[in-house]
Amino acid sequence: MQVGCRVIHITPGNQTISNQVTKLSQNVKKKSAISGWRKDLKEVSKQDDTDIPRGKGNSSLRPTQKPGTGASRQDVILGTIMGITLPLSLLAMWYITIPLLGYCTVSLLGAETVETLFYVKEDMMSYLTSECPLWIAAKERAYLENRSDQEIRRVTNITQREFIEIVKQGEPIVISDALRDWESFGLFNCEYFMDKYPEAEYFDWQGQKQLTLGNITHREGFKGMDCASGYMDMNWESNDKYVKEWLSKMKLPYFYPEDTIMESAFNYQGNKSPPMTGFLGVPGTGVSPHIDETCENFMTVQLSGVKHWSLSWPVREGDKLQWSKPLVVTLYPGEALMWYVSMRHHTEVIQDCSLSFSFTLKHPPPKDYYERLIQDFKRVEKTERDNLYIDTGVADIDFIDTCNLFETQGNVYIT
Ligand SMILES: O=C(O)CCC(=O)C(=O)O
Repeated sequence: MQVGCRVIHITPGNQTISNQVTKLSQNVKKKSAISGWRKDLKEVSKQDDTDIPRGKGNSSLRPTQKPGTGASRQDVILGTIMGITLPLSLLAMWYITIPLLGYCTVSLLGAETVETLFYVKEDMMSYLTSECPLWIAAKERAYLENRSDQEIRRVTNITQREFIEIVKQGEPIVISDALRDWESFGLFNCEYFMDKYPEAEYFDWQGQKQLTLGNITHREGFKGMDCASGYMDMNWESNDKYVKEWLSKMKLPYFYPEDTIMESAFNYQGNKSPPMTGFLGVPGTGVSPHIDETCENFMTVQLSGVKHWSLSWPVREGDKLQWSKPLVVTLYPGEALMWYVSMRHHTEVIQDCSLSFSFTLKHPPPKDYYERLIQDFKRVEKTERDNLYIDTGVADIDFIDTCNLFETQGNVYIT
């Protein structure tokens, strides 16, 4: 026998079931009687369904709101009030409550403390959410975001004379075809170095230790090349033995006057470590803003990977010194970037594993820029300069006092 959707088999020995079926049939009849307004009676087999009280208070049967006819008058009024007051409250919270709370917090703790707390919070968030250890602090990130609209120029095919003039002004510049005749361009990259020179070493920033290139993919706590980033010092014995081979494939760029190369990597005789440093890093890593405490010109050459660079330098406003808004440039393989003494810089790899070398060179001197810088330093209290340098974490805040322009055999150098 089938009642509703349940099938019950009746056997003579099953009296209880038989009774239940009788009761269910009665229920069906009873429900059919009131089914004029309850067409949705479906589960007649549910025994306790008949016991549900169906009094006046049952909301689905309220006379003021027939099913399918929409909201009641009260609902419309309530909805209108909510529709007006909710956006108003949100606006008031955004423009009045939050600024007021901010103002009270700043008055109580002081603007500097609030700013520091904000940066600490940001650093903690980065620490918790980033897979690589934090390498650029929120405070420095904020400084970098406030960048200059000015562009760093890109040039190609420049003459030595043009190059000397650009450097004289202290203009940071990208020479896009700098490596056009370098054997290493197109050959040197991270994989090549790791395969061919597994015993060469780099200082792994994330792990804070020296590692052989052959072991980069076996760093504790990291998978493969994840977060790999560091520098190769040419003074280390492990690298010194390869320097000659590396340099044999990196020649003096075509725009450099050959007779002025003094104690540089490009006239390396093999007796002493050349003034150059290698940098290797995967996307998402880089070097936080800093200045190098030497006086020579800097040239980086990008052999593989793509990197963002920022550069800024001290500017004087009245009796105050501050860092100029950072100029940002993207450096592609085959390009070289020039920058100068006291320029604060940072890098971030944005594509492919980056391999680059930075060189220091004494010629040509950034004469106009350097002399203006020294003049500006003289016009302000020394603490202005100190604070600027302390800000970048330099070890010797007086390093610039040792810098000099000097002339020999008709050429001027900076050292
Ligand atoms: O190439 C880099 O990522 C960093 C270079 C740098 O900071 C330097 O040469 O001083």
